[in-house]
Amino acid sequence: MDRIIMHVDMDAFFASVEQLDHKEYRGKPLIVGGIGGRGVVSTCSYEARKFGVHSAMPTSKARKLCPQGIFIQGNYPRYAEVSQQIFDIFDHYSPLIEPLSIDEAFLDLTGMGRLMDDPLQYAMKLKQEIREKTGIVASVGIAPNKFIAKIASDLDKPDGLVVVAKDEVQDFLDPLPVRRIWGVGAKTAALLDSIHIRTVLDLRKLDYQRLRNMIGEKTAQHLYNLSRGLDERPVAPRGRAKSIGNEITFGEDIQTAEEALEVLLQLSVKVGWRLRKAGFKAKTIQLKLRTRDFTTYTRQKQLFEPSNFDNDIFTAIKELFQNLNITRNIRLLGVSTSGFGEMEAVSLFHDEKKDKLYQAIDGINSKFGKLGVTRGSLIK
Ligand code: TTP
Ligand code: MG
Repeated sequence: MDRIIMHVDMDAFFASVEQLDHKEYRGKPLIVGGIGGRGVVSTCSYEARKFGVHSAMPTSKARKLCPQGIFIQGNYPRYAEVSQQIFDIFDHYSPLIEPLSIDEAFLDLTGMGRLMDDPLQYAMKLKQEIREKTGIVASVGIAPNKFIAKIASDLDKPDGLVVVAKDEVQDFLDPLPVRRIWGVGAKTAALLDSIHIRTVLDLRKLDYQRLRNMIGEKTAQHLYNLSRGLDERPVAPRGRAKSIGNEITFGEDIQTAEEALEVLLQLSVKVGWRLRKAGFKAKTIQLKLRTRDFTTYTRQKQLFEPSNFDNDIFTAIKELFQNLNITRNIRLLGVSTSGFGEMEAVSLFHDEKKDKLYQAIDGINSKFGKLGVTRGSLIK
């Protein structure tokens, strides 16, 4: 199956957060980083980039290039907080996310069915949600693999959105300088330049034996593949998620148990889908409920057997909800799961029939948009 990979990267991340928090920095050349004698620039606003300032440059040099700039130390905990908000949004767009740094990630959108009929629309929605919820502008690249997606997100910054279809990959790559290829540093680029290889097209036309003699088998193989847009690396979630969950804050408080259960079912189905996509089964199911006066209740329950089935999750949630016995003035509801075991660990109670059923349901959901199939009868 052809893959659909999205790379998302915030524009001038630290500087954008500062401009968000301090009106007086907006529209100005702002440089964030070490402001002492030997300090280096972490990043700078696009207004400062016009002066030639960039990341990793000594701050003393930046001061010379841009004397009118505003130089600040930065506030890392604040950037981490905004980063967390952004990654929380990513969670709603793909079950398979690989964080690359504080402000960028790959999202695998493969197999998301009708949602992916229009990847451009999907990316616009994500960009808009990030902007609305955090005030930060993101650039996005969508392509058949990680290599192309990462180049694409960078190509039209700031506020970029570049989609590269499979049959456009070669035309997209050919005119780019070889330095754009991941793994081509200054040394390799200089070597290639010495035999007049400057663009990806030049590189692609170069005889493979000659390339190999120049830079060795391993690098040659790497460049051969990437110059043809071939990159099979999977989107690999870093570490293991500690919990998977979703919550909703209501515009208007919920006032009945029926309404609350309806929402909890939707949340259970969504969380079940995410667990199955991620290949996890959860042992612990947690209900979160917040009332109008901001009192937050959490209640959890251990399942007899780890599960990723919607109805196991919902049955536990329903029990927790009924025991908590709050049915009025509900401001927020959340379902989350943790205590993950391996999917492969086939237990004594492993229910193969149910696995098949959910595979079928997930297949249908993929085809008709996420969560097209829910089982209302579960509520009763
Ligand atoms: P980048 O995404 O590389 O840079 P950016 O977001 O500032 O600008 P853009 O993506 O629009 O080109 O890095 C993300 C953050 O990481 C950046 O805001 C600051 C930090 N950073 C450093 O502290 N030092 C560095 O050398 C780099 C490259 C980034
Ligand atoms: Mg960035």
